[in-house]
Order: sequence, then structure tokens, then C-alpha cells
Amino acid sequence: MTKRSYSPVPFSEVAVTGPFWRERLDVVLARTIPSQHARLAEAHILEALKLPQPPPPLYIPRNSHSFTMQVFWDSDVGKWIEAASYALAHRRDPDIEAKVDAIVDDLDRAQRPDGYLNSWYNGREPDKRWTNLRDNHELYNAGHLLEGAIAYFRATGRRRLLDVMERYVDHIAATFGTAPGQKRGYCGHQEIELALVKLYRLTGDKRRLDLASYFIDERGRQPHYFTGEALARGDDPADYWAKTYEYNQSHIPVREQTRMVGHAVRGMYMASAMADLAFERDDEALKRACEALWRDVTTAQMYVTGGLGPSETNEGFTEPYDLPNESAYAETCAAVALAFWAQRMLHLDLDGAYADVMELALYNGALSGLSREGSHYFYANPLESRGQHKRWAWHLCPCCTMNVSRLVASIAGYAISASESGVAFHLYGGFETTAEIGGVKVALSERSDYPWHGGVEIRVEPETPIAFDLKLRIPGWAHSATVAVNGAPVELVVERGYANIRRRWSRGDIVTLNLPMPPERLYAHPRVRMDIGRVALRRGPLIYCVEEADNPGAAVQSLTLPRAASLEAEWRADVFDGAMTLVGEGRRLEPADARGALYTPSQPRLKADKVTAIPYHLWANREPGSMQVWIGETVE
Ligand code: FUB
Ligand code: ZN
Repeated sequence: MTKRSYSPVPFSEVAVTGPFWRERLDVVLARTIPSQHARLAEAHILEALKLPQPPPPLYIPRNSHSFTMQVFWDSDVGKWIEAASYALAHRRDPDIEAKVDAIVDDLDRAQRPDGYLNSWYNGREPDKRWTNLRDNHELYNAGHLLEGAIAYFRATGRRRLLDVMERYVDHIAATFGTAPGQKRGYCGHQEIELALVKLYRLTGDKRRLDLASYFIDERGRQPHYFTGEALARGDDPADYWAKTYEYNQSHIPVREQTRMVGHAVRGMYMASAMADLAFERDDEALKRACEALWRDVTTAQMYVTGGLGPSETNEGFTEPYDLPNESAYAETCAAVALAFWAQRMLHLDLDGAYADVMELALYNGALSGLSREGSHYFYANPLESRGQHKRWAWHLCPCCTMNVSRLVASIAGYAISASESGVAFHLYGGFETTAEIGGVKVALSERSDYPWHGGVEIRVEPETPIAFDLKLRIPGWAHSATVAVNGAPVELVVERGYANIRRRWSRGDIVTLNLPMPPERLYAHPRVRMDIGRVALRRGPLIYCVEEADNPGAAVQSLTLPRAASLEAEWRADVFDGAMTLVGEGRRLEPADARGALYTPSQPRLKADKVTAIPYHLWANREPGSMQVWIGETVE
């Protein structure tokens, strides 16, 4: 593995100019970030930062395991700062910056002299720090605050929060590790590992990378830390409410894990950190462990939308091919985190298969978590509804709200990578940057109306002519792509998902890429029992669904698509602010028995009916109604 290959061009150095992501970004800047701050205040989460003071009341009652989600409020603050910072990189905003700075004041004041910083423990149980890593999210909170601090510094150059968090990281590094007197613990909810790698990349301080490696490699070792910790608290480890350490992926050491189990977000954050460490340390064995988990997730456990985790019980994985539609949990955070992991896998190998999953999760399973108007959310992202699912304005556990906003606000950071020898475009949709290649500044501007249309134009403007690789991702769904340079067709050789154009580039060179987007039918592996006899629709990177608002008359579950029915893409200016719909001549199932017998020897009648499908991420933005991704397929 050659580590020094492609690295993402950071979000702060890529402008978003295309209509699709520009619109989402503007909504996040103008509505989502300010409204999330207001919700954090209303939910008392900001008040809890104001220490020293008597701790705020318990706003979220303890559950039957004596757990309250209030313990991870700090993480929501960290994620909001991170999302706001990505937004600020696109448009500075004194009001938002004043709000961040006010939070920084509180955190600065709340930090203990030894560097410890946690609103729950500082205010309420100062003598119980680090006594329940399994459940109480202390290191998870630290990780999110640290990610927020790094993003704020990158966006504004202000480093006060970063200083606070570096002091806290010093404290954590002194507390945990393998040296005598240190705790050999790690967090029940992975997250700090990712943040520490980011800190290392910002500061170059290798101690941060070592701490991340320690947390990853200590996980799941025997004697099991959470067992000893429970005994030390006077608890019976056998009473663990989640029943199994698979829940937090500490059942065996991470390098031995080949199946993704347990809580989906935890698993995704862990795998992302593993990929980061494999990259930074050129660690072949860790890379192989990532690949095994990747195969498992993407071949047997992932929804067609890029959603992950069918079960509400553990907010996570169950059995291979167990992908129920209506009861799908598919937490927004898990799809967001799949995009994180895919991006990291992509940089281990520059294989378009990773970018395909990244794009799938971004446009579908993750984006569905945010409403069109920007202040309502989905926590679970089912693939079928009878109309019972409605977006919510906030949630007792608002983890998904800031995960989706930090993803959308940082979308620019997923589009382009650069290396010594060239540039790679992973996403299209209007992205511009200036990369330094072989010591020459090269301005790159990609223009397209992606994902609605597959025509892409890339203008290359080096300061002086220079030879380098321009790698263009040819998505797995694109079957007859073509490329031309300055109007002259180029033979398309696609290697692991990328067409490489190596030439001496000069100012004004223009590459045109055409990615035809015919509507396509997708079928699930026959072991996905819920999707037998059903078909899903895809066009380009978008997965589609049928929703009652476009298919009135009865629940969309009564619609079918004849196997031979053609599907047409139809631009509809009246659907939201304009969207590409898919339209086909479908059927409505009607009872064969006029009296409505529950069971009859006759098949239902098939009545011709138009089927209109919209992109999945747009569903549940109009009046409530039924929705379905996997549509029944009939012979006629
Ligand atoms: O536990 C913190 C976050 O809350 C998890 O990542 C989500 O799944 C939700 O449980
Ligand atoms: Zn969530």
C-alpha cells in the first residue's frame, strides 16, 4: 500500500457552485444551523455547559437501566460547532460566530484545572469520572467537541476551543494507556479515535495518532475492560443491558472482526478510524480488517439506499440479508457515517467501488434525514411507509440532526482528491478548487447539473503547462460513459472505477464527460426475503420511491410495475424546486372479489395506472402518505 497517494482536498478549499448542492448548502446555512442552535437552547443543552453552577435538573429521565441520554449532550454541542464551522467556510456569519464563541467561553470556564471537561460529570458527579466508559459516552463527547474545535479553527483561524480541547486530550492521554497506573479503557461509543486522527493531521503531533491507535487496538482485548469496570462499580457485568459486547464491537479485538455487528453508528465510526489508521500507518493488516468488514456490510447488510442497521432494538445490525423495509431503522447517523467510512476506504485504494457507496449514502440514506426546508429530520429512514412516518423538529436524542448538517455543510470535502501526480474527481455537481500539483497551481472547475443530468465539464487552468493525471470517476451505475478533451473523444479506459487522462495540461483545456443516466431497475439478492418479487428504481446516483402525493387514489403498496413497462425520466418543475421523476405505465392491484373477500382463488385484477417515482431523499416533505422503495413487479 502506498500511503502517499491521494488525499481529499479539504472542504475549506473547495467551492460548491452547482445547483443541487448549492441549494442544500444554502438551506443548511440559512435555516438548519440557526434553528439547531435555537433547539439546543430550548432543550437546555446549552445551559448545561454553564459551569460551575448547580447542575441543571435531569431533563431526560433515566431509563430502566438507569441511563439518561443527557450524558452525551456535549456531543450535540460539538457537532453543532462542527456543522456551523463548515458552513462558515462557505459564508462567514458574525451572528453564528458569536454563538460559537459564547459556547467556547462556557467550555473554557467549565474546564477543570487538570484539563478534564465534561458537563455531565463536572456538574453532577465529579467523583465518578471514567467509571462507566461502557455506557456514559465521556470519550465520545470529547471526540465530538474536538472535531468541532478542529473545524472551527480551520474555518476561522480561532484557536481558543482548540487549545481547550488539546488540554483535554493531554489529560485523556495521561489517563488511558498501557503504562503502569493508566486505565486500559476505551469508549463504549467509538468516536474519539476519528477526532484524534483529525487532530494529528492538523498539528502533526504523533502522540494524538498513538492515542487513536491505542483506543482501536485495546478494544475487545481480554481481560475485558467493561467487565472489570462493571465489577469496580459494584455491578454484575452479566446484567449488561445490551446483553453482548457485540453491541459496541468490543466482543473481540477489532483486527479479528470480519462481520459488522451491533450498533451501526458505533461500528461505522470504528471502521472509519480503522481506515484512517491503516492509511496513516501503512498498516496492511488493519487495512485487510477494514476490507473484510466492508465486504460484509456492502454485500449482505446494506439497504439499497445506503441505509444501515435494520433494528431499533440495538440501533443496528441483525443477520445478513435481514433488510425489512417498513420497520427499517437505518438511522441517519449510520448512513452519514457510512459516507465517512467509504471516503476513508477510497483513500486507501482509490477504487471507485468505495466512491459508489459514498455517493449512494450521501444522496440517499443520509440526505433523506434532512427536510427540504431544513429544520425537520428523520432519525429512522424506512424504505416503506403507510403514512405513519413524519419528520420531527427535534428529538430527545438529536444526534442525527447535526450529523446530517455537518455532512451537507462539508460536502465539498468529498468531491476532489489530490496527490503529487494528479487530481481525482469523485463527485460531480459543481465543485471548484485550486490544487498544487508538482509545484504548480492548477485551478479546476467542474460544472454540471448532476445528479439530474450526467453531462459534466471540467475546465483545467494550470499557471504554467504541466503534465499530470486527471482521474475521473466513472460510477458503477454508468454503463456507456464517454470523455473528450477539447472536443476530441478520448478512448475510455476505466481502471477500478476511474478514467485516467494523463497529458500535458494547459490553461483553458476542457474535459467533457458524459454519464448517461437511463432509469434502471434493481433487484435484491434472493436472500433478502422482503424484496422478493419487487423492484427498486435508480437513475444515476439516486434511488427512487413512489409516494402517495404523486400517485393518489390508494396506498402506493397497491401499485405494481409490469416487467416490460418502460420507464421515462421526466423533469417536473412543480415537484419541489424542480426534480427528475421517473414515470411508467404501471398497474393498480384491485380485489378480484367484488365483496372484498380476504382470500379468493382468483388473482387480483390489474388496472392500468401511471406510476410516478421521486428521488427517495425527497420523500415525506409534503402531506403524509404512503411510500415504497421496493415496488411489486408483475408479469403483465
Ligand atoms: O449514543 C449516541 C448516539 O445516539 C448514537 O450514535 C445514536 O445511535 C443514538 O443512540
Ligand atoms: Zn443519529
